[in-house]
This record gives sequence, structure tokens and C-alpha cells, in this order.
Amino acid sequence: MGGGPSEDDAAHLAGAAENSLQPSPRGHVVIFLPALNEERAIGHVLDRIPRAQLEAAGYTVSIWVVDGNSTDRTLEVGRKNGASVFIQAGRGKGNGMRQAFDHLLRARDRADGGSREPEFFLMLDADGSYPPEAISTFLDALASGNDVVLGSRFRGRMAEGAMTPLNAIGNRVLSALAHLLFGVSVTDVCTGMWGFKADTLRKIPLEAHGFDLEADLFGSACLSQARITELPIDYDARIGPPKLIPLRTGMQIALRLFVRRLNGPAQPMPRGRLDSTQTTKTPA
Ligand SMILES: Nc1nc2c(ncn2[C@@H]2O[C@H](COP(=O)(O)OP(=O)(O)O)[C@@H](O)[C@H]2O)c(=O)[nH]1
Ligand SMILES: [Mg+2]
Repeated sequence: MGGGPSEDDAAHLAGAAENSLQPSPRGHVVIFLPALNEERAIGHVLDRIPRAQLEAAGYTVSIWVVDGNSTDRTLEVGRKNGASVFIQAGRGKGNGMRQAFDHLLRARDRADGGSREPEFFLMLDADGSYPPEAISTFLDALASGNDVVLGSRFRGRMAEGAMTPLNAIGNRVLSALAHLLFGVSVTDVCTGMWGFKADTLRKIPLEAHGFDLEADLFGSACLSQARITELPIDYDARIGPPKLIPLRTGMQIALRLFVRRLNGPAQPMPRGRLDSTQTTKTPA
């Protein structure tokens, strides 16, 4: 990689921006699937996204696989199933998602020509554990005035074996810590399913590099007085091996919560810088 997006990429991007100029009565929905070596799961996740239903309801939908430089067939399966692909620079879920958010926010700014149609960003893990069918409910919660919606696995049905006892305890402790530090009630701060108004993401600073992304999203949203709500979601066992190392990741998440709290409401990060090593492709 390197050297910036090719002319081919630029043409794809221009095409994507033109598509999103089509008027959409209820707004634009951008769905992000962070993925590192998820060739076995990502096709199923993409299949389950209720794209036709969302389009019939009046949304314009685009779906992006945010790839952490997978070495398996993740990208190929993603493209085959109709997703666009964003290949992050470097490693880490936090780095990848921050780059992808910045990139898409910038693309949306170029596309809407100041019309400011509603824009909703959804993020869910690409490992088959979160329910894509719940996207419509998340959009309803955003459309009815919430800025940030997170899916709580502890308030929904959890499949047997989907979460190890150690992870369950860790998630509970980290959620209690988040509640204590930010004063906003939360039962599952580490959840991998989120919805945002794009304008909220434009305003909140994010600094996370890895699996501390969710802690950063939550803390930063709280400090910017965003209206946050939780919805119950079902949680299944993931397809394929996990990427997360429990205890180390737990410490990293706790540290992110403290750092975010101590740093306070920082200035929003300048959005829209495209790192020269990122590449993007929409499906052919
Ligand atoms: N873009 C990107 N995604 C990643 C990276 N590491 C993990 N992921 C994805 O992030 C999601 C959460 O990872 P997972 O191993 O399932 O962690 P867990 O669900 O918290 O146990 C999955 O969809 C992974 O494929 C990375 O470095 N970059
Ligand atoms: Mg997972």
C-alpha cells in the first residue's frame, strides 16, 4: 500500500458521492463493519442487514467493511456481498474506525452540498455475534431524538457460551466504572453495536487505538452532553476465533475511561484528513 488512493479509487469515491446526492426522505444510513480476518462470518452478517427494508422505508443505505489489513478472504467476501471496503492504515479497531468515520464524514460533507439531510452511522462487529436486524430499531431511536444508541447485551438474550464468565464480569465492572466516572447510566459500555447521529460524531473527539474505542465513544459522548440511550440486543457466539485478549484489553479500556474523564471535554478533532496510506473501494 502507500501513495494515496489511485485514480480508480477516486472514481469509485466520486461515484459513491453522486449516489448519495439522490434525495432520501428519511436520510442516509452508513453501516460500518470493523473486520479483521472475518472471512467465515462477514458474509452472514452482510446477508442479515435489512438493506431492502431500510430502503423501502426511505433511507439511502451504504455499507462499509472497515478492514484491519486482513490476510484471509474478508475483503473478497465483503465485496461479493455488496459492501464497500475501507482498508485502514496500521492496526487496531479504534484506529480503523476513527479513520473510517473521518473518511465518510468528509465524503458526506462533499456529497450533501449543504442540504443537511439526516445522517445516521451504525457500527457493529463483523463476527456474527450482533443482530443486524436490530438496525431499524436503532434508527428509530436516533430519529426520535437520541444522539447515540448502544445495544446492551445484558438487557437482551445472550446465547449460551457467547460471553465467557470472565468477560461478563469484566464488562459489568467496566460499565459500573463508566457510570461512576461520567454519571450516565450504562449496562454494557463494551458493546460492539452502536448508532450515532453523524453530527454527534463530528463533534466528539476520539483518541482510542484498539478495543478501547467503545469506552472512548461513551465517555466522549457523555462529556459533550449527547443524548444517549441503551436498547436491549441479543448476543450470539461469534463465528471464528476472537481477536481480543481479555485481561490486557480490560486494563486498556479502564485506562481509556480514566484518561477521557481526566482530559475532559476536549475540542473536537479536525475531521476529514485522509491518511495517504488508506485505500477505499466501492463494489464494482
Ligand atoms: N478494522 C479492524 N477491526 C478489528 C481489528 N481487530 C478486531 N477487529 C474487529 O473488531 C470486532 C471485535 O473483535 P472481537 O475479536 O470479536 O472482540 P470481542 O467481540 O470484543 O471479543 C470484530 O469484528 C473484529 O474482526 C482491527 O485491528 N481493525
Ligand atoms: Mg466479538
